[in-house]
Amino acid sequence: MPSITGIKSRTVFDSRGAKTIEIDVITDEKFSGRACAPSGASVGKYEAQSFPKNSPEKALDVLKANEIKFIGLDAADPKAVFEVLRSIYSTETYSLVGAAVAYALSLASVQSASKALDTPMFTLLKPHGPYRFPFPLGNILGGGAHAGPGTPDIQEILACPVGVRDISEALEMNFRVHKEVRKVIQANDEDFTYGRGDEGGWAPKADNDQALEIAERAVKNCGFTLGDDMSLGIDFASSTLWDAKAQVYNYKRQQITRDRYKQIDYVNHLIKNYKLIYAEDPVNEEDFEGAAIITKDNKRCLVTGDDMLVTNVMRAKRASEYKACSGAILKVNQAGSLYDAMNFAKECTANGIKLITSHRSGESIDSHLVHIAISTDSKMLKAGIVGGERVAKLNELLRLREYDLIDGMAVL
Ligand code: 2PG
Ligand code: MG
Repeated sequence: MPSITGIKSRTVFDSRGAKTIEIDVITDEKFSGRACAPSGASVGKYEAQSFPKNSPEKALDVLKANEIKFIGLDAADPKAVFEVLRSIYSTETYSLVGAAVAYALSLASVQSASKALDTPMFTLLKPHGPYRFPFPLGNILGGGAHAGPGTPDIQEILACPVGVRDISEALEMNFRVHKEVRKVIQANDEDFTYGRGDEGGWAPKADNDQALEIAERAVKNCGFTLGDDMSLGIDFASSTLWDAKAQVYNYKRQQITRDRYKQIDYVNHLIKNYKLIYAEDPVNEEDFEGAAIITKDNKRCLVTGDDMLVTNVMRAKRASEYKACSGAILKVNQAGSLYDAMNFAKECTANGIKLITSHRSGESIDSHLVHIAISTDSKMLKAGIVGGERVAKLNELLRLREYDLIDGMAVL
């Protein structure tokens, strides 16, 4: 058993330049695992809080005062780490220490164990195959909370090379489409500055419909057949559009409002018109019934809950009751520790909800995400396309090919 013998922690910065925390866990006195907590810009109402009193320093003070309790634990066992975290910090949402510590400590532990046992992290989280590569789902164009004025209200338009059977080819196809999107934007707007949002998707002056037309054109210009070789997806992040008081979705930049029924119609129209394979948070986080209508009407599209489910087992149960989602975003830091997220994955899988493991808009160059995606049988890995912190994950997919353990692409 690889036993935890030391913990080091510090504040560092994420890809947005925001302060966060990083933790090293040392196993058997020499094997070091490291994880840095990511952060979101469009944060679900029910997510665990990253830091107590919004202070990374405070989180580290609490950790340091309790470090000794982790010494001697089996680093390969996320449940052991979870139990100590919970016994110290008692609340379900880790409000006393923050989800960032729960995230970084639990991931750094498994990484140190993987070094001690000389086996890739995903094999510790799922000891037996089959293992498959998730399809890369990458942000090509966006706006919302990830970009500034003039950009679309919709947060992300995503590319997913659904027709491909090889991970390297899949990544190349996403890079090609991303590059082509810039050319299409430029052809329509010679003043385009090559501006990009937080995750590397282009951030043009365009409304939502123009943005989707640009994405569709780029796919076709690359010679791909939409919905066949290459599909599009959307993260509506519609809780950020929802005005609860007025009971409307407020597309402020386009100066349009839609009530609940118009929103559902609009989403259905976009799914059909653009043959979307993926529609994330198409309605606000409270509207399980609305999501169920969209899910029922669009069997070939993964109607996915992010802010709606917040990687929380109870919310996954609720989604199953309502048949609200066919897909679920898995973000460890929404839940707290890795063990919480693995339980969420089990609940979703047991109920036929397909998993999409996801990055956050504020990221580090860590690549644990890939191992989580493979070990949870995620169908897709939502990790962006360009930018060092995004490519770090994609390159890890390529490295894992060398183990010969992974048997092709996921079955969508
Ligand atoms: C999302 C994520 C990642 P954020 O909404 O799905 O794309 O964004 O990390 O800002 O919540
Ligand atoms: Mg989202």
